[in-house]
Amino acid sequence: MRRRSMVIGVLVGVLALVAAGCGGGDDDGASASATTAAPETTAAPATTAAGGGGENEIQLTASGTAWDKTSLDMTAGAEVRVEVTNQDSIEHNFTFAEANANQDVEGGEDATVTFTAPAAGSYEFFCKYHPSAMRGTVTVT
Ligand SMILES: [Cu+2]
Repeated sequence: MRRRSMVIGVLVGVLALVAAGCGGGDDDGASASATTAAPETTAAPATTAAGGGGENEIQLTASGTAWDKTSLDMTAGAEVRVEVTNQDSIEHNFTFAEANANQDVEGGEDATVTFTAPAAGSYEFFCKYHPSAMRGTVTVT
């Protein structure tokens, strides 16, 4: 007797790929996000810097070889008008070198000097005849 053992290994791999229809998360009821376009406020450029905007007028009095004020304020680039009153009998003077202002004022008289304020900063004004006694600060902003 012949025994023929035929081992036929048949491996049938059956990979059943069951594509499970996992159709989850159907956004049928998607909340339509209303894109309300907010109208942005268009800021009008109101910075129309017309040269020499404001005019600064300063009253300055000399009395007893002294100024009645020792600090002057003005805006950079502004047209400044300084009215100097001399209540003394001697001559005085208003000098603001950085603004090219140099104005004599006879005793007992008035004088006016106009100039353009320089760039922002701290300066000095004085009477050129009495610079130690008659001086002050000019603050330009
Ligand atoms: Cu003086």
